[in-house]
Amino acid sequence: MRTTLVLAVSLLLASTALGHARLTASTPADGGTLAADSATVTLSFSEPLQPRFSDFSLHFLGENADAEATRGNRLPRQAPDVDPSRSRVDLALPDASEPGWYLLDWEVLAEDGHTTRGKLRFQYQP
Ligand SMILES: [Cu+2]
Repeated sequence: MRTTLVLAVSLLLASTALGHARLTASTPADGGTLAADSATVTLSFSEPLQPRFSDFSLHFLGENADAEATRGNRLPRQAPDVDPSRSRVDLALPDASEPGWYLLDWEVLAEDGHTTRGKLRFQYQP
């Protein structure tokens, strides 16, 4: 009985782990600095996304790297540029973005219907 339950749980874990869109790389890295000649953040995921149901919210934190994302510091939504593979997303900072810390809140839906989310903090020094 117990063996069956353990087996069922591990099968469930295995199937949910498969197909999740995990963040595999980002430019800049978390805590990093965006290159002066680029105002674009790139996120790479382990699986293709469903862009229509994925959300990327950018917040300006100013000089406070540890500030939280609030409605007050949220920037106008920019449509992300999605790679044909749908596993890479380029997000441009709005024109004339100020130097300082930014927080990108992301939430993506993978093709298997699972949502993953995370935060990326980075500094912009044009
Ligand atoms: Cu999944």
